[in-house]
Amino acid sequence: QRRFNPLEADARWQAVWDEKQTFKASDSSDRPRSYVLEMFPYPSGRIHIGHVRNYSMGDVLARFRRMTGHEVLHPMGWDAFGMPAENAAMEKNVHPGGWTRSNIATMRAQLKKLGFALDWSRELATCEPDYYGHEQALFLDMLEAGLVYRKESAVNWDPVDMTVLANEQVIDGRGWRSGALVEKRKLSQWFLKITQFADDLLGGLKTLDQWPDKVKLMQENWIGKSVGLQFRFTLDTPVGEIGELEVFSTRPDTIFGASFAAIAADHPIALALAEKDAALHAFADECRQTGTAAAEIETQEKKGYDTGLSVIHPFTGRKLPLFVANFVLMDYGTGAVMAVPGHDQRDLDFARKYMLAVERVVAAEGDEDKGIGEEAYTGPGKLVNSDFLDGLGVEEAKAEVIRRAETGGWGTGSTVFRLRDWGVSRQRYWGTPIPVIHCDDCGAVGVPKEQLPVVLPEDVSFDIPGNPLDRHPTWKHVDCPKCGKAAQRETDTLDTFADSSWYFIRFASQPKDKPFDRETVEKWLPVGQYIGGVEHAILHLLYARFWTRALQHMGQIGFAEPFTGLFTQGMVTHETYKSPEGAWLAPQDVERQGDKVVMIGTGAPVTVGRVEKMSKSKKNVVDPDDIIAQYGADAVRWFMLSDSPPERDLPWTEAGIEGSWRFVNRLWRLFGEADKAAEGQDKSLDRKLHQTIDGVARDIEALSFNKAVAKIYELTNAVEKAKPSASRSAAVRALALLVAPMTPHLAEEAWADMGEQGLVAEAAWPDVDPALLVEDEVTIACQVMGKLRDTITVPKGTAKDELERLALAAPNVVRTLDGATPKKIIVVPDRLVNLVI
Ligand code: ANZ
Ligand code: ZN
Repeated sequence: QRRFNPLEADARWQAVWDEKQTFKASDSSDRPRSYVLEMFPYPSGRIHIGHVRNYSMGDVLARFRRMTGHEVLHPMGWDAFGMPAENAAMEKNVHPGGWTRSNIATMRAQLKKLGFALDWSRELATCEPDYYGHEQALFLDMLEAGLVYRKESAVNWDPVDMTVLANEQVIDGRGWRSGALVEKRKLSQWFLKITQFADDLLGGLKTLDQWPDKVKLMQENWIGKSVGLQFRFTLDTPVGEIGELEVFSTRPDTIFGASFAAIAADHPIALALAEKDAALHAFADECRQTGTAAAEIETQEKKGYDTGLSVIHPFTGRKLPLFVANFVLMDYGTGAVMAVPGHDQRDLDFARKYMLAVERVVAAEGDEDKGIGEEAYTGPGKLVNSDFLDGLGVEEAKAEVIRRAETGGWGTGSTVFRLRDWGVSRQRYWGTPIPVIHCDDCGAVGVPKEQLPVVLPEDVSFDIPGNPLDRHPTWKHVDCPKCGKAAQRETDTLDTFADSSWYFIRFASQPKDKPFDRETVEKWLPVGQYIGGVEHAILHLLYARFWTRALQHMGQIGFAEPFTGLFTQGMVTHETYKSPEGAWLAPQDVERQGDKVVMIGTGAPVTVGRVEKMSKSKKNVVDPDDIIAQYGADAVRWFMLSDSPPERDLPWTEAGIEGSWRFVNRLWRLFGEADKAAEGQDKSLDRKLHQTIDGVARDIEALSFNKAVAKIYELTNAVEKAKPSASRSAAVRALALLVAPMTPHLAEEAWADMGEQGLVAEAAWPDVDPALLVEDEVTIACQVMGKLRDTITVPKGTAKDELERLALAAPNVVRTLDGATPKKIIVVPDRLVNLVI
């Protein structure tokens, strides 16, 4: 029996593709262009199964597009800066560069073994000067364009990793990597002005109709646009120079329900008061300890400190007590709020705790006289207990209060964004050096472009925590480019999200002397299809959208959105196993015995746990290398694409991969049966084939790979069952083309074996005969007394009396009638025949 030998065939075809540069993308081609991109990996050491799934999907689309006449750009590179390399340096005493480059070599070899149709000539690694030097040039452009600034600011300080973290790297008050409690520190930091594009980043989401809604919603929430009123309360007693308190509210309509005001612990008024009030000082310190993530603010216990001061209500003239409260953030709005307990849950929790007034000012019909319980009312309704606003709807009332505040000169309608500028300074070695020189006389001076790249020094040590660039004996000592005086290099490096914010542009065009060539970039970009993990739904995608806009703003490119199509794939999961002692066990340490699972060797019973994302900590991982060695690349790729819809999780199972392996061999046997001399037509197989060609093409374009796979299974079944004919041989040949995007090595092997010329990778997708797509046969239900007894297949539009005759002759109808003559025969053309006896 014919058996496919993947280990031999995989390597052979990979060498052919390499040698012929089959997947090299041409900038000058006049075919329609297609840019297919998967999120580039961090070179952590080895490829994991999530990469395999991600890249298998992109590869199917890339190969399919090539077969349909596109010039395809499908590149690969390495997001190579970042902390794990420094951690490795500290733990294993290796250089971050050496560690990273050897990981890249390993992972490149692993990817090559999977036979991805990648243009390796464009490979890049962000840790090399020929990449980050150009990033430095772009940074300088942004500096010149006013999109970069330096600011003393409170930062999240990770005391374990000894670095500043972006807000989004702080999860529940802890560093995202170290898990250490984050502290606040003041440092001079570089910022990129992403807020300048806040409204535009929000508006742009509306144009992204090929993005998942959930990702757009996450971005929308992250940008967080709020429209409302900013206004000033007068303080009953000034605090030093400060006589007024500015607040921001999205619900100015509820102003008559305000029963107190609250400020953040870092608000200037709080800071001034704390100087003379030790108890307040202590309270403010306590507030600074806790995180500032929205979810945390919602759930943490509300705490406040009564300042003893009051603010004057602008309409009623009444005094409202002023608190310092832990639920008010300093860096949102004005860092101060008017609190309306009836209609804001945080305010209500606080008011109940400190026994402050709670009044309803908005009511749904019939609820006008109802009090407020433990739940703030945030729904629609009419204003009550609100003087001149009574009877107005919420929106009308908002407008009226804003109008009066503006005429009265004590407030203005305003818009506030949750989005903050992007702090990019990191006190780390393994990142892009920020190309700036600090001079006592000239301040922060950009490194002249002809001196780029500012290259990282190689001779650094990691034996003590902190930034090795800072303590390097010579690296930072340079002369000021402006005045020539002795000066110092900036020793901070860029957040690695900067590196991934433009790599897709550099893939398209890689001149030596500049970051990119505009004309070439615009041939390829925007990226038509971007594929990656949903964990990047906010930060990476937002920063890349910002960076692209910044380039557009500076006149360097002509488009704003980098990725027109986005797809976020699900994870690969696996059962988890635990020993009797409760230790996690790896899949290769356990085996099934009947319906039990036991430890290999000892036979001890194993507890089978939940199916979860593969992770090292739970040991439920399978190593791509092992399974490729066992089954070959194609079976692995095929499994990655079958079974689950690509956006859902895919449970890895032994049975699943074995099923894929069996299918690869079934195809291989079938490919041996493409007998060119076979004669005769099989109309129904022709139809099945053309419907499959059409359907698989649509499914691949829609990234519904599992559906494409299912259709190929069906066609394979049909071909296997069909009698030899010219149609069957044609179907076998076409099948090799249909599976080429998914199982390319098998397809090449079959193609050559069938005596076809050239590579499958370069062959055209088979044509569809539209005439064969329409069903011209129908199945008629044959019923006796309304019960289905048999079916007949007839040409569409068969006449009534012919249907009658055929139904009466159907074997199961004859048996049921048992000689009886029907009293009545009801015929619905193309549908059914019902015999009444
Ligand atoms: C009065 C009010 C009444 C409010 C009401 C809400 C409901 P979003 O929609 O998220 O933008 N706020 C303003 N600045 C704040 C800060 N620095 N820290 C904490 N809370 C702050 O939220 C805007 C609302 O959050 C504002 O509207 C303000 O409370 C509060 F029934 O003002 B509101
Ligand atoms: Zn100078």
